[in-house]
Amino acid sequence: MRTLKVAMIGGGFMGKAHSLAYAGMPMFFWPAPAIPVRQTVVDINDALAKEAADRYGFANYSSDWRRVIEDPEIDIIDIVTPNNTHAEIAIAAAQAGKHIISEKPLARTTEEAKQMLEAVNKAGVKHMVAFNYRRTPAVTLAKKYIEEGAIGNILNFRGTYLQDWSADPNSPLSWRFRKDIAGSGTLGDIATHVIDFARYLVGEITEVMGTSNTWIKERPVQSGGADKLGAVKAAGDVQKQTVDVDDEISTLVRFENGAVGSIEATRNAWGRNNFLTFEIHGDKGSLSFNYERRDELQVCFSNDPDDRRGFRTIYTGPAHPNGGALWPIPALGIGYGETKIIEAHDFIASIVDDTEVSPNFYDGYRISVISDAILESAASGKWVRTGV
Ligand code: NAI
Ligand code: SOE
Repeated sequence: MRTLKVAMIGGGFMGKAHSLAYAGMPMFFWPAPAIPVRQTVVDINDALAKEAADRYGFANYSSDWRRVIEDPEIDIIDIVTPNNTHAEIAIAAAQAGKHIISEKPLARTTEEAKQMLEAVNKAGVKHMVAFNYRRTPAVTLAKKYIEEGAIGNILNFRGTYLQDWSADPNSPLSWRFRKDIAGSGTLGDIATHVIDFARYLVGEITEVMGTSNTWIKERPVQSGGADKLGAVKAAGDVQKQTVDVDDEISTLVRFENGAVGSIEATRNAWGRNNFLTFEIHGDKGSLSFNYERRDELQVCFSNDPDDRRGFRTIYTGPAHPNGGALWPIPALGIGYGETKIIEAHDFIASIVDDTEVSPNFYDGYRISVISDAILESAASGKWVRTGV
């Protein structure tokens, strides 16, 4: 069976998720399109890189991503580092002829995203941006129902991404709160997942009318590089620095096909953990999804008899998208790992079959344009068009 050698840059939270996906993918998708080989992992120093290699099953490790990109043995560069590094690594990887999967958001700015898109197009390599939540089977099922016309013409999309890991002011100022590293706050970090849902399920967003807030103006400086995501709180008299990114955004949206809707995202919503949701209303029915109950898609169809019409729950399983590869009984439990395994499968299949995969760098670029429009609208108080 064909193999593809992966160099993964970054050994933090997403390093763990992507390694699991490479290891698990052939166990779920068999025969696999190709076997991903965990060849080399890179982190900022040898100690961290070696630890990542031992833990995540990579044959080699390095603290120099530039040298690894030049390695002729490597087929795929997997970028799982903070956002400030995505553009430089991806552009160099494209120039070296490697296929690239990058974590989201694609880049800190639209200019960086545009340069990344140009580089992969010029090199003719395969590219993907890791908005994995759309690969939750219930979300893919929603897409299937929409394409089949089961809910008719879409009128409205309501999407949220609510978390609380940084609601505590003592949750530290990690790289996710620094504009120079992250590019933006909640907007790039989590609202982009909802924008991806909106574009995937409804269509292109043409216009936004947004607001943005930073509730906690300064936070304790975090020691160490990898983000602990609020798991370690500062105590006592600690040094604090200003937060220069958004804590919360909300926006109205208009779609190319005439639908309207709203997107809200915050990391300050006590009690909400990974409350990534959508509700879509069409002229023949409605769909509703909450990632915290990710085996379930709520559906309501207008042609159900009057006396039994209402939301009912479909538990995803073998009859649904990727069901044959996953678990043999509905509701055994889809996890975050499975979304990454499906993502790894679809990316590797696109390389083997020479097809385009989505979401790719074009989608990442468009999401960046829409994100900029939200901030511009928040500053001006006016509707802002997104260039389509
Ligand atoms: P993290 O802070 O847990 O880990 C980042 C790792 O990259 C650390 O080990 C750090 O030492 C390393 N690193 C930093 N600069 C490097 C460099 N120049 N060369 C090599 N290694 C370097 O970060 P996390 O949470 O894994 O985030 C990484 C990316 O993944 C971000 O873009 C983030 O937005 C995205 N992400 C996506 C998620 C999703 O659901 N799709 C979930 C979490 C993060
Ligand atoms: C933190 O908000 C975070 O890890 C995001 O970076 C991810 O994209 C999201 O999926 C989970 O939460």
